[in-house]
Amino acid sequence: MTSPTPDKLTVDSDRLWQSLMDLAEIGAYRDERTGLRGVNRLALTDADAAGRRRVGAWMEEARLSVRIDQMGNIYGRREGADPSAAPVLTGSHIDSVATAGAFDGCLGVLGGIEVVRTLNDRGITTRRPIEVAVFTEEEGVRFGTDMLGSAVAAGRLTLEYAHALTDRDGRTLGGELTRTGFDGPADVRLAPPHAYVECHIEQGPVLAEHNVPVGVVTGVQGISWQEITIHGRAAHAGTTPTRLRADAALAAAQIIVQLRAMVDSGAYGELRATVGHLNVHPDLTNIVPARAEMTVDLRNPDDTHMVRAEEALAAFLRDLEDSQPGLTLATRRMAQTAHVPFDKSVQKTIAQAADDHDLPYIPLLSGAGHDAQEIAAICPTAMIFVRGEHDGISHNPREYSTPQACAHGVNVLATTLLRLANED
Ligand code: HGY
Ligand code: MN
Ligand code: MN
Repeated sequence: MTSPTPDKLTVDSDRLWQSLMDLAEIGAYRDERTGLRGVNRLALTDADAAGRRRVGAWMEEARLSVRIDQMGNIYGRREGADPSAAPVLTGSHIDSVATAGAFDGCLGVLGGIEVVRTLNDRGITTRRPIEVAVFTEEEGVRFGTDMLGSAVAAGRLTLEYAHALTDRDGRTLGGELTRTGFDGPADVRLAPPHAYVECHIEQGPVLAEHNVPVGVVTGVQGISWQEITIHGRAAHAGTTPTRLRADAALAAAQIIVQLRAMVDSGAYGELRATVGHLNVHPDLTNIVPARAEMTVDLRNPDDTHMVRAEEALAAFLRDLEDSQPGLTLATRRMAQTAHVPFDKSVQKTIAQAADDHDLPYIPLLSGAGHDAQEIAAICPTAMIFVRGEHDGISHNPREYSTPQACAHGVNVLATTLLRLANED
């Protein structure tokens, strides 16, 4: 008599934590200023490739059949009783920003593998297959477009566009896939899964402020990335009168101040604006900068406010050109995604799982972008947030969540995946 399939799953939290700490050793560095250990695994660097090989080995140990697609996305598949049924997909990314912690993305990938390990330990067969995904270049900080692998898998961006993207040294993503051996044969377009659930550290202070361990994510706010190149005129810092200058650095500073004024005005809703990348040329003390390059990252939960903010910025750039004769500005679109609402029914399944694990939760919108916002275009999708410490700092070596908090989130993930994988 086969034992009835349980309806709730609890994972091995020590094994999950060990995987997180082991993966964090790959691409680890010591932050000189703070002495903290951070992680630097930019997409398709040798460190990322080493991390991918380690995760691939863990997938195989968990008896997943592993395939790699033309974008280097990795999928580990656990068969179900009905192999023809659309799989339940989970996962995230293991590429990181250059100053990362151990959790961003990795918790979703290693949490998915831990769920599989637990199903194996318990001898549970689900009706539907379960797949664990590792998406390529989620961060977008090397090749300039975020959620890249998942956006191509879901059909929003083309493989040709993605392969042709270059990093600051001119290396193409396609070339780096080949160099690292992750230019896989599997077709990049993902057949629509039954559902997708991603577990991710919150990367913000909201769960801690509400003193709850779990977040049921209702969607992701809009994202707009653009690069602005400002051309002025190099000139001697001592001999050139101000009236004769076309100062690219001054223009860059005016843009930064204007962005903050737009945010503070409240006229664009809950707009957030960040100039994360800025450099000037020739970058020497006694030369008026001839050129400035900067990136502008805008976030807004409301698409109408986002469009108005982008239009206001464009108008400001036009006026700025007129303000200093000899100044010209060029912009390049890097990424743009609208607010993405998540599926209500998957959110309900997550909430029910949290209840069944006696875990308080709140619904919240994601401030950060995630692969889930791309996969939401092809199947019912939602996310589970895990509480972070230190005000939820992320994209920083201080990013931290506790073994208990990670176990809470992955237990909710496990029970959610189990129930979805047994749905008709
Ligand atoms: O930028 C983001 O929101 C995400 O971390 N890629
Ligand atoms: Mn992430
Ligand atoms: Mn991130």
